[in-house]
Amino acid sequence: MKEYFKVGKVEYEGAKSKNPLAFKYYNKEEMILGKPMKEHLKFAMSWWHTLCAKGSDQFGGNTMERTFEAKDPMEEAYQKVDAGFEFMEKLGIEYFCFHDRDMAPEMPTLKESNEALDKVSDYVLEKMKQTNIKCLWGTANCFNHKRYLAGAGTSPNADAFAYAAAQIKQAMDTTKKLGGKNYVFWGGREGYDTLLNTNTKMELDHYATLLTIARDYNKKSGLNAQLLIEPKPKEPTKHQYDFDVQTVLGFLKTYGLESDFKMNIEANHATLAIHTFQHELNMARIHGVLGSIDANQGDMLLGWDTDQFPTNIYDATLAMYEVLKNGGLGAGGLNFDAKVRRQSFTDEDLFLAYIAGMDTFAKGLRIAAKLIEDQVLESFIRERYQSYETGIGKKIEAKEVTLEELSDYAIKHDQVNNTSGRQEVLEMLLNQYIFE
Ligand code: XUL
Ligand code: CO
Repeated sequence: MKEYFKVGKVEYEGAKSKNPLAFKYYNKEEMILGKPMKEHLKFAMSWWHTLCAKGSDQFGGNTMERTFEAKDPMEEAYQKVDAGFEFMEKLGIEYFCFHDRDMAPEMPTLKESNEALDKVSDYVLEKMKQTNIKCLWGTANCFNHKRYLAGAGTSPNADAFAYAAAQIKQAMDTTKKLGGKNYVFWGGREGYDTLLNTNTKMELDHYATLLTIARDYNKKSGLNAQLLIEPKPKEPTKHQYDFDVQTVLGFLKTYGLESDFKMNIEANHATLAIHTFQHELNMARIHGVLGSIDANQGDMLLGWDTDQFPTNIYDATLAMYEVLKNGGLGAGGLNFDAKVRRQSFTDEDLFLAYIAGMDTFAKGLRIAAKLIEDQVLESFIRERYQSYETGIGKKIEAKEVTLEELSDYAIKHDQVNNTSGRQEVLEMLLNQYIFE
């Protein structure tokens, strides 16, 4: 079998190692809070960014040097399978995520595209059987092709809607074949640019219809995956309907879909919505819909989805804090929806980027576990809300109050004494845990 990457197996060498091609913090079998690290951190390779991204941007063409390219798109698809499995095995990554169109090419007809995906995914399945590698989630790319220029489920063109449904059916069948435990819906072009040409009510109703029939097919087909919606506020359209966790929750409740979907939270999408990554994770967690994570980060000085590898230790720590408070991600994991920079065009850069991301989350997990063990934030927060444990607070908490009663109470107790929120000392403590 041809070897596509010069880099060898990446090992854990510990925090003192100066070897860039070694893990400093990710020690997969090490136990953290009673579970091996690799179970807390079910890392996944994104098929699209890792095997398909070629480095082009609005101003220039491809830059990536890849040994698995070929003239024939089907030959390239098979080579990508080999290269992808070699890459995951060398990094010790046990999961992958894919779109239909990054696993196999789009062909002249839909029937041929379906056949191409059947063939390549058969080969993926063979490789899965020879290794320990599993499918975390599948999805359909209903946004690249020009037929989707005005959206898929929200397109004004019913034929585009039907085509999207066909792609989703095929992608769900493929996910089932590969044993995927989750299926993702990112809203692609489900949004609009101007109200001068848009019937938003029809579009939202149609989008809900698409999700409803996909939900039904998930059961009917026996896929039974955890269905996930991935919120994103803008890009490619100006107003994406799945803006953020709270918006998606409102949408799901409007259409009676709230018990069928959880969410896949992406860091860069959170910051595009002017939220922190932790905010989105927290909103998903407290509503019981935190399903999986797209691990990446944006550049705060650039206003678009840069999909960089996550290296910010504060964000990773607070993300893992939310994951631990959630009791883990269940069937979900951490998919590196991240791409190397255009100037990082060598094969080695791909490895280095994944190592940086995996180590950042591993370190974040270690710190978050310690924070929780020591109940640092919990005990402070508990004390901060103490007024709801007795007296009038206890009645409010139990929803056993009326406006009249509270008015009588407040007239008698109109000197409200607050306590300090202590943000600075908590930030100092967090720093201490990170620096330790
Ligand atoms: C786009 C994005 C997608 C989804 C899957 O911003 O994040 O790659 O994760 O379609
Ligand atoms: Co994503």
